[in-house]
Amino acid sequence: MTAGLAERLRLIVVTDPDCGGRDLVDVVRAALRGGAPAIQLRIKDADAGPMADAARALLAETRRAGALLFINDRVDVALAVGADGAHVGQSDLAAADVRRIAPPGFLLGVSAESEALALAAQADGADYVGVGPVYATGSKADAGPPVGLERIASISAALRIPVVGIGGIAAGNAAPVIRAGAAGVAVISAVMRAADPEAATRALLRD
Ligand code: TZP
Ligand code: MG
Repeated sequence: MTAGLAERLRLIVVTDPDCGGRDLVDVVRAALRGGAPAIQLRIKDADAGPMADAARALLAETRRAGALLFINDRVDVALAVGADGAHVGQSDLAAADVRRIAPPGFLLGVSAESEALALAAQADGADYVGVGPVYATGSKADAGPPVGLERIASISAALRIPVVGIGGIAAGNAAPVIRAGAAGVAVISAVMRAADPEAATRALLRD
């Protein structure tokens, strides 16, 4: 496991345009005040231009806070704005292709819901894998059935890179994901739609 990275993946706050009618940058700022070590910009179906604008706005905040910024799906946007890394799914640019175009040190997360996909991602150069949905989630329409803590445990045991659990995680049910072997958890609604995103972030980090 890469020294240092696992700790910085203890909590990834993933953005959603539905953040309670608030400004996304304000919500991310609150999460960073709460201690979030990593943010992932996720705006499905956005054009690259507005996504790059949003990424630059978030990058100013994550840099100030000393946190990592990942861009979901769009490796081109991540590279263009100088984000720390990207997070890709199984139908996005393949990990091996990302490695062909990304500079050394560019961090790459890959969604992998099975052990075989996770091992392939690791072999192709992923720095971490996202595994989920751990629990039932209302935040991803095409999420499959919950994979459960057993899948987190088996994939974590099989890999040398960090595993991050995602899906239905909030303060109160994050600790079992870590105990199962994950380095961290990624959340959308638990922070994005929390009445107090700063407190929600703190609570997740205490869990
Ligand atoms: N991938 C698997 S589950 C999920 C994603 C993007 C949604 C997570 O959202 P929430 O609100 O934390 O369950
Ligand atoms: Mg994707």
